[in-house]
Parts: sequence; structure tokens; C-alpha cells
Amino acid sequence: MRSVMPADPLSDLSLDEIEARAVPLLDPGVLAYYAGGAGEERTVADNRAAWGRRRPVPRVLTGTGTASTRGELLGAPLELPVLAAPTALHAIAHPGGEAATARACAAAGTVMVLSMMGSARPAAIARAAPEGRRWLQLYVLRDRGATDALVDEAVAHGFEALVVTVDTPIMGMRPREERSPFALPPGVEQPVVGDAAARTGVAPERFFADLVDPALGWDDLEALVARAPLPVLVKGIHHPDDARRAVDAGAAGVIVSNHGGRQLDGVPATADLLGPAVAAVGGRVPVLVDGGIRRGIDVCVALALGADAVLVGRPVLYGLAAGGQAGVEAVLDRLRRELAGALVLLGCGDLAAARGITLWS
Ligand code: FNR
Ligand code: LAC
Repeated sequence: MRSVMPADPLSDLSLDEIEARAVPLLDPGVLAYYAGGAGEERTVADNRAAWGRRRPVPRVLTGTGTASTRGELLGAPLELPVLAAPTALHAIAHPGGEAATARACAAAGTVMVLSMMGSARPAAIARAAPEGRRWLQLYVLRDRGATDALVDEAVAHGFEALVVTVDTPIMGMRPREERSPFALPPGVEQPVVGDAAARTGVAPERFFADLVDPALGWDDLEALVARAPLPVLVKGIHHPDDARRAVDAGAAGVIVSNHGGRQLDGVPATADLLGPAVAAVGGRVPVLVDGGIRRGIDVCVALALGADAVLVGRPVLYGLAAGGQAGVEAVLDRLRRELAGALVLLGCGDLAAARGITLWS
């Protein structure tokens, strides 16, 4: 009798291998949008390389035979310190869209951060994975009423936190995107952007040009934090003084991020920015980081540098493209297994112990 091939061809693949499966399935314009970065993509490359420049040094004979990847973040449990970063338009990767991503994150016991530029609205994510943890990413709009309406929807649908992205007063210049533009396929919408555009009578394509407030200041952030019924994390922090200032403004968390190298090419890798930001925050709130994290060992380095958790952007999109919900589950499960294995081999039984890892640099 002929044996049947197992149904899940993505399990046991690394994130790079899953990406390689996804690439031929994507429309060239979509691939340019997902993969591309600003300028000549120096920062995209350095984000990845900078994790590898730091070498964690194992401790032996620690009596550690297994490791747990469990922890907590903002007062609730987290099975894996790897969150899904907010990324626009999951429905152009796979028809399952953000709902599939939300289910995969719930299955992995981690947080999905929904982008306000997503192809699904907050209510739809809550319906897709009611048991999952979910945060909403915001760009602050000139029309503060539109921003508040969205926050109300998030609160009504069990979102636990807001992530305000502050590194995008304008879009970065991204040559790959400019060379290979893509049009939204029929049936794919950006409902939140659409609502905000309709409210103000602006074309949705003019989102960054006309809707997002490009001149946001610290006073605006403070006002938003004061008004917000949810904890606010600030995403896109580079400088340690800004990390400190975000906490002073009332942020419940800081996300060290250069937007995956998509905004200003030539800025430092996030692995280089993380340590100073952690020192500036001084343990007052959690510090998260994203950019180029592709391996469990990268997560160990981030933890050793003082991060409480990390986020991954493109790998989730590639997992989604390669296999829908199962593809995102494969990405998160691979990171979980790599992280757990690396922790054991470094002599750490849990995430708290990872903070004490020595880095050879
Ligand atoms: C993003 N990112 C992003 N960030 C954000 O705050 N709001 C958004 O809507 C988006 N959209 C978006 C789309 C795409 C296609 C990508 C690749 C990225 C940035 C994202 O949250 C995160 O900072 C980076 O993706 C992290 O880097 P890696 O993991 O992709 O290397
Ligand atoms: C991007 C925007 C949507 O990086 O944040 O494409």
C-alpha cells in the first residue's frame, strides 16, 4: 500500500525556508511591498546581521534539562515571548487574512498586534479568535475623532492595549515598491482606513499624505495616553532619551523598532539600539523590540540585552502566504522550539534566567 504524505509540509522548516516557499506564491508587487525596505536596504540587512554579531555564551552544569518559554506581558500570560508585529494587508498574502493570523497567534498563546492598515477590522479579529490576546496598532490621525472612534471599537472587542507607531510621519522611500507597485485585488479592503477616509472625505490612497498627522509631538502623545482607556505602547523608538520620554509621557511599554528598515535607510540596527533603550527605561515598563529576528537564538540575544519580548513582521506574512493559519502556526512553533532548545543549551531554564546570559561581542 502506498503511504500518504503528511498533510503539513511546513513543519520543521526554518523561517528562511518558509519564506522561500512563500516567495513564488506572491504577486511581484506584493512581494516588493512585503520584502522591501527604504533606500538601498542597508538597515534591513543590518537588522538581521546585528543579532548575529552578538554571541551568547553557554553556561554548563546548571542542572537545566528543559526550558520554559512562558512569561507574562502587561499582566497576562504569554506562552512565547514572540508577538506578531502589526503589518498591513494580510489578505494580499492569503485569503484567510488577519483572521487566520489571529487564530494562529491564539493557538501559540501569543499576542497579535492588528495594524490599523489591515484588511480586517478589530471586530472581525475578535470574532475570529475570541480567546486570543490582541492589541491594536494606531497611526494618530489629524482627525482625533476618527482615532477615538477606532479606539472605542477596540475596547468594545476586547483589545488589551494600543500600539502607537511614531516612526512614520511620512512613508519612507522604498525603491522596490516604487518599481513594482501593486493594486488591491478585488474584494480586499482596508476597512479602518476606509472609515477614516470616508469621515474626512479624503481618498484612502491619501492615508499618509492627508489623514495621518505628520507633526505629532510629545504633548499629543501625552494627551492620547491620558484619553486612552487602554495601556499605550509606543512603537518606533530609536534613541534612549526618547525611550525615557515615552515612559515619562505615560507609555505602558516601549517598542524599539526601525519599522523593519522601511523608513529611513542607514539608521542603526535594533539590536544596537536595544541596550541603551533598556537602560534608559530602567525597568519601569516592558521594552519590546523588532527587526530581523528570524531565529530562536536572536530571541535569546534580545532577552539578554534586556527585552521583555520581541515581535516578528515579515515572517508572519510569509507563513501566511505559504500556508494560511497553519503557515503562521509553523512560524511561531519553529521559533518556540528553537528558543526552548537554545535556552537549554545556554543553561537557562526560563526567560528570567535568559536576562543573565553573557554576550560575547
Ligand atoms: C510593516 N510594519 C508596520 N508597522 C506598523 O506599525 N504599522 C503597519 O501597518 C506596518 N505595516 C507593515 C507592513 C509590512 C509589509 C511590513 C514588512 C512591516 C512594521 C512592522 O510592524 C515591524 O516593525 C517590522 O516588520 C519588523 O521587522 P521584521 O520582523 O519584518 O524584520
Ligand atoms: C508600511 C506601513 C504600512 O510599513 O507601516 O508599509
